[in-house]
Amino acid sequence: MKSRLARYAVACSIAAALAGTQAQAGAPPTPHPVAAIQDTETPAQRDARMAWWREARFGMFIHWGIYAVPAGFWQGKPVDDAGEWIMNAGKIPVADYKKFAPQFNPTQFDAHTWVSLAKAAGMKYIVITSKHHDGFAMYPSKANPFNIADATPFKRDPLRELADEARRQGLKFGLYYSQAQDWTAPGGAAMGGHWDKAQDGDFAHYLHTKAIPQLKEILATYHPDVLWFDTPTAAMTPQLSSEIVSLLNQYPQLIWNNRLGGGYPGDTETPEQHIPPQGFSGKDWETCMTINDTWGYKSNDTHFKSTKVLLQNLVDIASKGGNYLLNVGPDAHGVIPAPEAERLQQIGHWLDVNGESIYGTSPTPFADAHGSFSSSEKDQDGKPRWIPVWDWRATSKPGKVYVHLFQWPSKSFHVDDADIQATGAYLLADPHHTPLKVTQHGKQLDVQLPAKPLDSIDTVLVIQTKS
Ligand code: FHN
Repeated sequence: MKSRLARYAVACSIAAALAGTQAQAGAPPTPHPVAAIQDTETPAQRDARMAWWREARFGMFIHWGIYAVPAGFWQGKPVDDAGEWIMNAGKIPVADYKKFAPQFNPTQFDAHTWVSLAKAAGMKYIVITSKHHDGFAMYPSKANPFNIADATPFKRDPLRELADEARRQGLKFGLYYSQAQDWTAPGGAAMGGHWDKAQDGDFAHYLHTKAIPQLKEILATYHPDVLWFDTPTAAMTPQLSSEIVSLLNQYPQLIWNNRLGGGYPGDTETPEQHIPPQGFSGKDWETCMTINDTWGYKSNDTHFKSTKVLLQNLVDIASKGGNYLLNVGPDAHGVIPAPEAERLQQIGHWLDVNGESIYGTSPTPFADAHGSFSSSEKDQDGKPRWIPVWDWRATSKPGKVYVHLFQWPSKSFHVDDADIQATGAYLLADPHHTPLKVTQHGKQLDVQLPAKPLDSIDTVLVIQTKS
């Protein structure tokens, strides 16, 4: 099972690389050759910089590149890994992989359609791949000719079009950049090692002649609100990473994640494909996740999560104080697959009514665990796997607790350890906000409910509280 192994390798290497970036309790912090903005700003400055991101809660990740051309198939056979990993998993020689570029002509790409979909889904920001591990730049790069303007018949700049359209529609715009792995540039890192002599070279030379110049380009050209690094690998030493940090420091409002490397924690924790049982208390965090089983488009991956699962994930994450960066993988024509778009639209319909219970909320005020650790199954870090129970979750704002009821209780919503003082209750989707009967004895709280839920996935019960 190549795909499992590949993903396991990725998870392990990320965990190893991140281990150095997340200050261990009691351990001295990693000395940084260059201090990052994060090290020097006051808590108030940080709060101001992170404010829009914390309010947002829901973003669109887009993995789009020339890997959409093979779409999961190499030499007529399916390659059992994520679509954007096809070059590595299929051990495709550099010269052969580069031949996908002249076949990439996504004439149906329409920034307005994509951004409108993100907006209709209730997403507040977009993060798109400017260069993934294959080394192909999705914008006209002067620093390296393996890019959309020089190597494809598609003479447009999708990042420019998306950045402009996102801002026109009021969304923030972020860029993903694979700084360490680059499978087509000599010296670029490759998880599992190089498989083609054309990949061999000096990593620092690659970083100085391609990655850093391209990072300069994308920062200066698109002024992204977020820079999303990935798979740092051990090659990203503190010294090399600090050269990138010096650049990032020139953009004091920029938000960047914890995957740069070199001991830099960045701004956000980035659990991938899972929701941490307790979130990351006191930290900004964002779960990134695929809708099916691939980030980049694969024509044979139809394993789409249901709207119910995706929506419950969004709520679960919000109840723990995190953001949900949900991925779409557009095809080689420039179209976001219909099953992905449908699910996003359905989530958006729910958010149209219930968005107040997600955006800008704080975590649950209740102590309920909503799950347990498995005694037999392990997670990607080898720790007991968290098995969630999908009964209900809660989010909060001053004066209100939002109880998300995934399973409709027969008569009333009841908790034994409510550290709140309830003053009233109603259902958020009820246009009249008809008052519901609330009974509270100490920490025991009971809210009487109507016989049927108002939403088949998540009916939100609002409990008004003394702030
Ligand atoms: O290897 C990549 C993968 O292709 C994808 O980009 C994800 C998104 O978080 N990040 C890496 C694996 O951690």
